[in-house]
Parts: sequence; structure tokens; C-alpha cells
Amino acid sequence: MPIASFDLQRRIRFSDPIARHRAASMGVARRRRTRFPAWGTTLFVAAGVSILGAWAGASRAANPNPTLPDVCVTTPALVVSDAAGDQTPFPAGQDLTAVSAGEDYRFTGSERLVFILKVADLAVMPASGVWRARFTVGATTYYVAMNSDADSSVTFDYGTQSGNLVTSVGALESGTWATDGTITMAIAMSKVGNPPAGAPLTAVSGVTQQNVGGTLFAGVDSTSSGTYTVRAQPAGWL
Ligand SMILES: [Ca+2]
Repeated sequence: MPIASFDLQRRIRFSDPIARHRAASMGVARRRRTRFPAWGTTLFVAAGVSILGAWAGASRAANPNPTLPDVCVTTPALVVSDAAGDQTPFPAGQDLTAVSAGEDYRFTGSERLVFILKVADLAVMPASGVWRARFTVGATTYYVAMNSDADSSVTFDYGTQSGNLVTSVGALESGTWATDGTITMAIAMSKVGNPPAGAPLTAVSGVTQQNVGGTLFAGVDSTSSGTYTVRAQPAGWL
């Protein structure tokens, strides 16, 4: 599909970072240039526009070729693991078992760190809970967190921590959780000191707490600490 590929990669490069990412996953050559005879120009434009419309919509729904690697998102790497069942008497939803980290380079100008907390089970969301991934960049300790209120409604935030003082700064770029206990939180690197590729994130750890009155955080479970090195954008897309 060389005509469509040429047109797609030129249009999406300047207009739609998500579609551009999908194009990279499909193997569309970024710098490909194709010459067309004059009689083929009209056909080229018509075919390109038509296919772009259908394809761009589909690309937002699902990766059109999931067998190809997602070249703009690194595979999360395990930083520390933690024993199961050591959160008792608190619920399994706050039993940390692993902290992983990675990068998301799909958003030009908003490169992100991704932290994944794994707990034993979130089939039932605990009320008034806090799930933090903490890490240190330079001399500053940051956290990204999922918080549940008294009704188990969930929000996400990030901030800094100095000793026992936790200061919420603002919102994450994205936060999701799944009933299998996977909590995924992405934050723009620019919000946490802009660590470059190769820079260490030290003291990476996870902690779960119970929020008592919004000011006191009672410890539930915590992991040991590890170091994670920020990885560069994978080859395949510039
Ligand atoms: Ca645990």
C-alpha cells in the first residue's frame, strides 16, 4: 500500500501524535519519499485522503497490527518486588507485590515516566486508600499516587515528599487501575526534574496507606527500594 503509506506518514507527522505512533507501529517509513507521474497525482490524493479517514479512526480504537512492537512505549521493567499477604489486617487491594517503571514517548513535548504498582487484587476498591510510587530525581523525592475516598472513588495526583511531609502538586498525565491489581500512572518528565535517558531514579519504592482525615497517612504495606535508569526512546521512531 505504498501510496497510502506515503500520504499517511506525511499528514499524520504534523497533525496527530497518536496516529503517528500507530503509523510507526505499522512500519510506515518516516522519511520515505515517492515520486509520482502527473497522471497519478489525483489518484494518489484521493486514495490517500480516503484511506486516511478510515485508518485514522481505526487507529484510535486499536493497534491495527498488535503483532508489531509498540516502539514508542518501553516495556515496564521490574524495580522491586514485595511479599504477598504482608498487609494484614488491611485488604488485599493494598497488598503491594511489585513496582515497575518505564517510559512513554508517544507524546511529542510530553515525554512521560510510567510507574506501575501491582497489588494482590482490586476486585474491591478499598476506601480511603493511598497507593504511592516514590522515586528520587537529583535531590528531590517525588511521588505519583492513586487515592480513594470514603466512597472508594478514585483520583490520581503527584507531588513531593520531604521526610514525612507530603505535598501534592497536581494531576498526572494519566492514571488507570484494573481489577487484577495493576495500577498504571504516567507523569510528564518535565514535572519531575526532566531526568534524561541514562539518569538514575533512586529510592524507587511503593507504599500503601490509609488516609485518616486527609492529614495522617497510616502505613499499610511498603516495598524495599531500588534504582531505575531512564531508558531512551526505542529505535524505530525519531
Ligand atoms: Ca506485600
